[in-house]
Amino acid sequence: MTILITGGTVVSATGSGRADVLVDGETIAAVFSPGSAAFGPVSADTVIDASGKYVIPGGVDGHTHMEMPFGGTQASDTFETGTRAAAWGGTTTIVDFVVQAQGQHVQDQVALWHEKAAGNCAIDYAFHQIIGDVNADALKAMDELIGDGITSFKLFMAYPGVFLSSDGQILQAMQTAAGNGGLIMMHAENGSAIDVLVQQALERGETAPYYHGTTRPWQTEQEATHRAIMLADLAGAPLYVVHVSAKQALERIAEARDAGQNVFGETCPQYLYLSLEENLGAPGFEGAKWVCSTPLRARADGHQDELWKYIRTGDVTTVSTDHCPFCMKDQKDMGVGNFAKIPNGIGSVEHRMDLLYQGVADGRISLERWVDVCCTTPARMFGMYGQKGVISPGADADIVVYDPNGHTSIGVGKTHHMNMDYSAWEGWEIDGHVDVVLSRGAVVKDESGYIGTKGHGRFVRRGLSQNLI
Ligand code: DUC
Ligand code: ZN
Ligand code: ZN
Repeated sequence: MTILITGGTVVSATGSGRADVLVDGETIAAVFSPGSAAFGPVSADTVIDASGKYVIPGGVDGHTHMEMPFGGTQASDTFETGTRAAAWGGTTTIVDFVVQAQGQHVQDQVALWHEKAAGNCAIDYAFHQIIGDVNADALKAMDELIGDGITSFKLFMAYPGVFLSSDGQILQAMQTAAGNGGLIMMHAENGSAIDVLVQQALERGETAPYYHGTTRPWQTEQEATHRAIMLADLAGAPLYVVHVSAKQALERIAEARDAGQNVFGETCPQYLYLSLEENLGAPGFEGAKWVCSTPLRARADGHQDELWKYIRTGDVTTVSTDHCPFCMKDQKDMGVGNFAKIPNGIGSVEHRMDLLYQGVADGRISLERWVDVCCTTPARMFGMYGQKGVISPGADADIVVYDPNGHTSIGVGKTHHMNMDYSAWEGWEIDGHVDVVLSRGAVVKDESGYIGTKGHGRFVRRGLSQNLI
């Protein structure tokens, strides 16, 4: 089965130009100038007309939590519903987190995550490993997992009693990663300080969702980010700081990068667009829709604009979603009268490509930087580049035809296929549209809608990071 995508502008992380793309089976066979004499007329079983449109690598979302047990409940998207929504939005690979909480065995959890995902995904998937209990068994598992294609390990400086690691444990895990080539990912918030602030706020009667934000102030993020950078330097391990929302944390990351340290920052669409005042501070219990950690930050303090700037400078390396959806009914509403009981998370896996394209349309980032932070660098960061994140012969035929003259209205009943009873992006209008999505050569979404199949998605065994400096 061959597919020819013709007439479009192929956009990569480094440039754009008119080119046709020939897909043969699951991979890209050729990328060539239209009408090139060397090729002669090219025929294919199916022709997709991409005239006036961008042809980009499928999105790589390096941070999702499908069916994650968390906060006394479970993230509401399964691997089936979440990857289907991702396909709708032009994401063709996710990297989800296997969870080892305190008292659990890493390898048991890996087996469980494989069971959850296998046969259910619409698009390809890979795993990171959360190490919530750093002990001898877990450190040994870190070495074993490298060979199994799970090459990155998330540690937590927040959530005492559940996931938090002490500084000594963090150092040990970082030393292990320094030895085996793995990548340490860090949830950088000072959880002990936050717990004190939460308790004090509740005692003052500050129970609304807004106080989720005020009890996780930027100092708790910057301090933890700084500590993680210092420990990584000590261990000689690369460090990828996840879901950065505070501009002050990014200042530390930029400084470390300027000093030549292997430190990387990830942010998410919610931190680029949404805010403490407008969203967490919405009337009544509405703000619960946007309770996530790290929290949304004050627009008055300029975090959002600074984050866009750091995307341009390269200090924000990737934009992922931290997709961790919960419904308002029976999930978020567990925290009515006590914001600390609201399950933390926002669902965006369907909208990341569109929301970041809006940054292009608004003149905040270039077309190439859009592809870079959403597709190519996540693939490089997490050891999949060549197979994923690029339109080039031999790569998996994960391709999106994106229409810059199209339009997307986000909201329940409009564009919303995630398993959530609300949209964190209700009413957002995007000056672009995901027209066609190919996953390993199969059209999984076209103008008629989703036409993929459950179980098409395969596990991607990742190599070591290809993005270290
Ligand atoms: N933050 C969230 O908002 N949800 C899941 C875990 C996390 O760190
Ligand atoms: Zn986290
Ligand atoms: Zn997360």
